[in-house]
Amino acid sequence: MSRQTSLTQYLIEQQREHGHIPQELRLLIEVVARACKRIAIAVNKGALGGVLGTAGSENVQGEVQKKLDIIANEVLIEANEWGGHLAAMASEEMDSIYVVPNRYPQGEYLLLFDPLDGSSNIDVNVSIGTIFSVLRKVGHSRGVSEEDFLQPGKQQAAAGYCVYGPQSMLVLTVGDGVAMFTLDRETGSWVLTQDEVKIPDDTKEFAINMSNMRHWAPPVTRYIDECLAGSTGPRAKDFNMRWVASMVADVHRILTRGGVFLYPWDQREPDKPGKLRLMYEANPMAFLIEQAGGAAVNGSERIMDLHPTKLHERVAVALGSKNEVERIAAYHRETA
Ligand code: P6P
Repeated sequence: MSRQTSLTQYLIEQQREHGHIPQELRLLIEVVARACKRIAIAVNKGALGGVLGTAGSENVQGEVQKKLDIIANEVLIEANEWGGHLAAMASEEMDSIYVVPNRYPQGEYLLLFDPLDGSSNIDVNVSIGTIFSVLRKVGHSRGVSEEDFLQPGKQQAAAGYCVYGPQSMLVLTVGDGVAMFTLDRETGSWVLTQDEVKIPDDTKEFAINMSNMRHWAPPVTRYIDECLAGSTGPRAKDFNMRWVASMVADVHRILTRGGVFLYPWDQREPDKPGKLRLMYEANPMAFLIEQAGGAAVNGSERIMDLHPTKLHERVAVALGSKNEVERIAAYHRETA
């Protein structure tokens, strides 16, 4: 059997070679990875575990919560609150931040997560995932507030996701490239299966929910029309389309073979900049995409430069193969 590199070994070697993964951050990532393993087991049980269906409640976004949304959230909170690596956590499923209880030591990191993204796919057995982002707590007093979380994405110390699909895979960056780990269910280990992930600069594959076409702004309509025109249009090449309606699955495909993903502003909710959340969906995914050589914008601006004003604020997203994202940004700037 070929020699396998575990997540722990990868992180220790990164720490040794590059020095910028402090012990506390390494330990935090390992705790999150263990929590994702538990979520993977619960997801994999499906109906056999009594975890399908709705929980009869709504989250802060006003979305119906699935039982697995709540289970995943609880697993992440319980796994991370006692270790001493964190000061507080924020989740798509919780209105306000969760400050580490006084009975536990407080650490210097802040953890944000969407515990189960794409949960509308749970009951139809389509890939879903957990998205997480790690920030450093500014200041060293024990107090921590929502304002401590409101940092631009470029301040992230680490980011990643776990996709629960045909394989369960953990995809991670600590600011020195992107690595992919596959869950070995026999040993319970995350095994390094791809290092130095790179997204091709060009692509022939776009991902967008086409049913919203009549609601888009002109730059998005122009870009997608050109993709649809294919070899008969200005792009002079044919495109393919994918839409999983699970951001983790769409982003994983792009990290694996290139592509471009869009969830743009649309006029259905004109007062909202977009559907996806900046702090625990767009920022971590943007970090991963940029670390793999791609780009991520809200239209005309780099997502990781945006200064958040609210914990659950939304943002428009276009991310993936660099040359496609730069074309989308150019179309937005032309109409600004
Ligand atoms: P729509 C899942 O609910 C999610 O937040 C993302 O994972 C996904 O990309 C998007 O919404 C799908 O939205 O409008 O196509 O159902």
